[in-house]
Amino acid sequence: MITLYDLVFDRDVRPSPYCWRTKLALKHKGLAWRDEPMGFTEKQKIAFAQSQTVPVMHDGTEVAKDSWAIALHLDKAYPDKPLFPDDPARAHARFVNGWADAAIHSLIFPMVVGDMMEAVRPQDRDYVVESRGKRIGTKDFAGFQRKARETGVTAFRQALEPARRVLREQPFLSGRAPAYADYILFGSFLWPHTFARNLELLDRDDVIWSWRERMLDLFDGFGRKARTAAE
Ligand SMILES: N[C@@H](CCC(=O)N[C@@H](CS)C(=O)NCC(=O)O)C(=O)O
Repeated sequence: MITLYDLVFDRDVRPSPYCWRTKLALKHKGLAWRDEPMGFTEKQKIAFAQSQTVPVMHDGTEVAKDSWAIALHLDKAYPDKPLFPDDPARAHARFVNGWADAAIHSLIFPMVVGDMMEAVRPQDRDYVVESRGKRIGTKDFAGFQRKARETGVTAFRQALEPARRVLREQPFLSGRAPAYADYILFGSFLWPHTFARNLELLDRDDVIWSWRERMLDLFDGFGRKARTAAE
């Protein structure tokens, strides 16, 4: 039995882009799992894995932490329906992983940090205020977010240009069918989707919009059914 420790916000919203990568990887393989929600201040739940972050996975007797390591574990333990069909596919996804973490998330975070404060569980708020306040150098999260959105959406769309060029040529980042590289970037979109208010990151005529629609439809609309703070 697979247990996945998944970050939880108030009202059972699941925002973590890294946990989405893992959940989409499990769906890709058709594997069932048990879901264990973890609030920011419930790190004791993942202490067994010596981890401070989620996702963490307990798979039988094996423990895997970090979304990338979990993806590698899944392909090794369940080689059917590979996330990385060959070495070049893995190298490509590894690049997308680093690109999303370093370039994409750092552009999304300032535009959602204010809404995040409203969406976290009340018992986690002090921790998030302290840790994220330190990261952005202020506790005026709403003001910081407002300012970030003035130029942030344009900068974000520009940063997506490498993906746009690929998606003009083929339906998915991974080729004709979606695989892990797609789950990485899609996870980045599901993060604001679950709790950010009044934020549209894409233009309707952007090929990335159409790709995101295809991704939302996958696995019987698994992403589309993600619970949002607005519900
Ligand atoms: N490199 C890690 C990053 C995981 C990560 O940063 N997870 C966040 C949730 S989105 C977390 O657990 N943060 C805990 C905290 O901020 O205390 C991965 O790919 O799994």
